[in-house]
Amino acid sequence: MSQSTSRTIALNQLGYTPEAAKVAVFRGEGREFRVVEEESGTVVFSGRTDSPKQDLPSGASVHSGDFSAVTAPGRYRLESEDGGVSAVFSVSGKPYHDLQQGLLKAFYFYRCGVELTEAYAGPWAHKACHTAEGIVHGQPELRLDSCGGWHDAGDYGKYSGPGAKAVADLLLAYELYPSAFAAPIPIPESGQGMPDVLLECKVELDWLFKMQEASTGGVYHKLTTLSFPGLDVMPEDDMAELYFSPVSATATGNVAAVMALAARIYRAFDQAYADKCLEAAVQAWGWLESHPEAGGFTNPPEISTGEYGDGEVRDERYWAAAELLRTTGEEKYHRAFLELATLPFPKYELGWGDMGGYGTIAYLLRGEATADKETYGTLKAGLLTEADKLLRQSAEDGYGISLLEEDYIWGSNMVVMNRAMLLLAAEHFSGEEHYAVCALDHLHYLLGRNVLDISYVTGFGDRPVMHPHHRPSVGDGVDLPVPGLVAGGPDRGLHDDYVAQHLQGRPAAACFADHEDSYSTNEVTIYWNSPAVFVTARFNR
Ligand code: G3I
Ligand code: 9MR
Ligand code: ZN
Repeated sequence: MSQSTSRTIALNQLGYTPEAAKVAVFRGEGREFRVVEEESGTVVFSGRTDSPKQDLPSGASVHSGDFSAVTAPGRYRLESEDGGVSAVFSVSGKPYHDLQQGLLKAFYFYRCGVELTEAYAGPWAHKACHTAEGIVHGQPELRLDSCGGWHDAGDYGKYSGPGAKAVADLLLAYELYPSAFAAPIPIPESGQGMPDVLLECKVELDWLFKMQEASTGGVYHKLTTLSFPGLDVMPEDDMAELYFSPVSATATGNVAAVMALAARIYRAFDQAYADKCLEAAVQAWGWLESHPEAGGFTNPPEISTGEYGDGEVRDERYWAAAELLRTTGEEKYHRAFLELATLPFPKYELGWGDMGGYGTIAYLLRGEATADKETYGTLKAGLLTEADKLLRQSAEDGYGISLLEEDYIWGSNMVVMNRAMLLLAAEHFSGEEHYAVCALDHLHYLLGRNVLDISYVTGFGDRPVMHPHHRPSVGDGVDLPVPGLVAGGPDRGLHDDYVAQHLQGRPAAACFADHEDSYSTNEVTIYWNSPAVFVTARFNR
């Protein structure tokens, strides 16, 4: 090994199971590489990388080295002949167990309205926040209980639609991979009659009930202050008035869907709670039916917090119809679903605004026996076609993921994890494991096999994000950021001043700054964590 080493070898910094395919991505010239046992310095494997290829999104010439032959549990690093080194990683039976626990624990850290005690939050404890009533926009005399739920992100807003996506990912993860949720996280409610993941989701569901307008069933779009507080303001010091933004069709559709989904999942543990969820879903559906023309949400002029505007409102209805059908079996939801299914909106996307994929997955999970055969067949084939496209794109990518240059947008790590989720849905419906192999490649990217050799999850991996745009992490005086948070990731649009000043001309996958000012690349959100929980759970079954 030469004296001057540089970290030009990227891999999953957490490691691999003994039987997993293990492929590192190399930059630089060295073709010969070896795997060294960390403690003893023993070379346990020598190999040669494949031929270099120019990778468009990362702007780098990359080659990959396969070391799947290393199967003995231990801690290792890779070295290449030109002085390149990798992170130290492990080969072990459960390399992603702690990661899943941490990604789930993050939701506890996002909790609003309650004190985070030292027993559960360690140095990141803080007092209860946002306990005041909120003012209903347009009705200054009306104040309602707004307490609870999870903060959305690095800001303290609480947004109904994104909250519904986050809960849906967690509930679906539990539904498909229940054995991955056996261990307590732990959280204060651990042991209270259901798995921790369901106890944690109740925090958000309980808040979502409060977001539903009692008289109409419509759901307020969000609950925020008029503008964002300063970046170092702790949640309990954010004392500005809270406002319920107007009801929106997207929030109402998403909450109808997630409440119907919750009714199904919680039924086995708590009948009364399941009934309450279903009632909320039915009320929300009623609002959708009586507002067929409702369009996308835009911020009232005096409110400048996150807009989550989304002009395509049919996919939320489609998802709601699918979940209500699956939970109740009622024909009217089937009719609504089949009608919506004929309309041209994306049916395989899982974003905070594109909910079509959730509707499709719900309809397919209900099973073929009770489905409209033609619609079922079309949706299943469509989902597999989409997954096959992701497989092809991943095979061509230097780092083995499905993102094209133009996919490195604000929150690209959500795109990475959502696509892995879709691949796992394809595995579920086809029984073909190669979709899961590709999904795992997406997880490897998130944990360090990327051109920046960074783990995008705080507190995990040997080079994790350290300075997220996350107000508690900035304001709490603790050196380390709150752990378990997924950062947004590279955004080639350079959408904030910090990256616009520092990253001009960078390739798409390198448009990321681990700086607290970069909200467009280094913020964190609940709905970037949630698909990562889903994906990780698949590999912790
Ligand atoms: O969909 C288009 C795509 O077609 C186009 O090629 C691409 C080019 O940039 O843009 C894509 O749209 C982007 C959209 O996210 C995709 O979801 C927009 O440019 C981008 O500005 C937009 O960013 C959103 C951001 O708010 C600004 O509105 C993020 O998705 C969204 O996650 C983020 O959410 C914020 C909340 O408002 C406030 N709380 C924090 C949270 C995270 O930063
Ligand atoms: O902190 C805000 C972050 O949560 C949002 O995602 C982002 C985009 O809406 O805005 C951030 O707030 C910034 C504001 O938009 C502009 N001035 C600087 C703020 C960050 O301190
Ligand atoms: Zn709060």
